[in-house]
Amino acid sequence: MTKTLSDKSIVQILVQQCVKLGLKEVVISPGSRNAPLTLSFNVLPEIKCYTIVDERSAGFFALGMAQQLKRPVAVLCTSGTAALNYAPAVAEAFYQEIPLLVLTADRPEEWVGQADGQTINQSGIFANYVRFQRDLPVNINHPDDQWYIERSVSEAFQKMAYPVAGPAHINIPLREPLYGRTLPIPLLKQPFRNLIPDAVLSEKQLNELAQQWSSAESVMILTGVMMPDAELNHSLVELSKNANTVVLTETTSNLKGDRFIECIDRQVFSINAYETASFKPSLLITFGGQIVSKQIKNVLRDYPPKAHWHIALNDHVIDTFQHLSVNIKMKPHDFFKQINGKVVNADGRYQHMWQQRSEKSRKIHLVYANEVGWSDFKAMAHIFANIPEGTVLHLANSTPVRYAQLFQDEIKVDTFSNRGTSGIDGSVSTAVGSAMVQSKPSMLVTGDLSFFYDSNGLWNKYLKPNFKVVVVNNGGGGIFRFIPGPAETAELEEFFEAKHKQSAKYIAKAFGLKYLSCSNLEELKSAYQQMLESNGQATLLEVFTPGELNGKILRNYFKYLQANR
Ligand SMILES: Cc1ncc(C[n+]2csc(CCOP(=O)(O)OP(=O)(O)O)c2C)c(N)n1
Repeated sequence: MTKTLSDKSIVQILVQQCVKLGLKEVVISPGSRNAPLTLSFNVLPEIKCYTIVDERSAGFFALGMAQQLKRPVAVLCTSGTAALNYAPAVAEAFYQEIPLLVLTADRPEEWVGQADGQTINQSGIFANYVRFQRDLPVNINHPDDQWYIERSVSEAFQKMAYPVAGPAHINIPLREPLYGRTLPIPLLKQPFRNLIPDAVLSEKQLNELAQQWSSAESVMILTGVMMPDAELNHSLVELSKNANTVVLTETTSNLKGDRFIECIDRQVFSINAYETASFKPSLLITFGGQIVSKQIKNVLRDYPPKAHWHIALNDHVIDTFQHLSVNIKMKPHDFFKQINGKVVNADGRYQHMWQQRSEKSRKIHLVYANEVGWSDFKAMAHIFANIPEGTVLHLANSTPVRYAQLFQDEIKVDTFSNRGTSGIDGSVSTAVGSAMVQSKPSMLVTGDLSFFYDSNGLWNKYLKPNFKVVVVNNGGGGIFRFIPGPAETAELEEFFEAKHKQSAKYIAKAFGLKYLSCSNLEELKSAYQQMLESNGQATLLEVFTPGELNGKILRNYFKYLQANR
């Protein structure tokens, strides 16, 4: 039996076309102007609807779902500032290349600026952070209007996928009354299909690049944020057998290989100025999203390679190291698969040199980690060395994602972080959304300010019982006691660190999480084990560390690496 949908034909067309194009999940925030879409999506068997009041959190929740599902997830809200609250998640989805369909209900255009309630100019509000945007007509007066809407929705889905994934915004002006229902009008036709030719290098191009790579003295493959990809991982493992080639990875690259170099900052800090010239590559090959290590970015900008290839399909140029020489417009997966087996170098010394350094700095690291007192460093060492296999790990920005790099060789699980924009405003919501579509246990490791900023991420009914949050509470923005600059100012505590004495205890209780806490290593070991074993209820472990000491301990760590290299 055909379901009755909203009696607004533009809504009937929009929701039916979304279903045709494969939409399956919609995260709805309550409101009246969006009621026609809510009532329609909710009766469609193909669509699963979620409800989250806070639009900022809903945006990141949907982002976390789309990140794991690798397909568009929609968010839907009413008119006014509700729409503006999606902006942080939309920007993150844009730079992290995640398909997020943003549906904002709106007032008819003639009411904008007429002192009517919940009415703002919503047209193009995400212009800088979407791959497609469209304001739909308020009425269907002619079959061409229907064609226009059907085509617009198809274009939105096409642009959310190609050339790289990203968000799209459709703004839907609606007149009252809003709650009528009727049988829907049929769509005009099947949505058009986008046929993307496989991007392959010609034999000539392939041989030219393979020859350049094989004969290069030193080749560094530096990997940014990547979704797990077993075939890409296999190609890189094979290519890392070339003696002139090193593969540098981060936790968020989700790549593992016996010859891969991990814990980049550990290595970079153990390299002195005289050695840098020999450790820098003559050929740099990069792909993926953002790179967490500020150190490697500085080194490669100060000691530029002779050639830099960047592998990406983006339609804008990404020249992170200011020495781009070749922009290879391919998916990294396809490029490395095609060039694998064509590169041959058996007599290089470059990889061996990095391996030796990596082994040496690991030994120095372990001595420091063993001797250091209770601190963020000590706590993170225990947390990252004991993440159960199969866990999906989320890292909040600021120091958690940075400490994870120092302990990368202990972390054996898929790892995600909002490095698109490195904001502290959506890590909890993203992790909860990601966990929602995962059967595996999920763990978020976050700082206290990031947790409190997005504690609304727990304000929904979708907390999985195997969801775990570790809040490392150092009483403020601990990173500002480490990075050069703020730590030396009188404004540190109030205007940078935002020092506080808050605890996550009552937030955990308010949202139904089991609460555990600790403030030394012995307590951490037992509380952490309790958390890992509690799979019947979402659990929050708060780890209290000495705020004033952490910055010094982390600075001393890098000095220790340098002093003992
Ligand atoms: C939305 C947003 N606002 C401000 C910042 C600037 N910022 C970067 S790190 C940080 C402090 C984070 O503190 P916390 O989460 O406690 O982590 P810690 O530094 O203690 O590891 C701030 C405010 C940001 N990245 N994103």
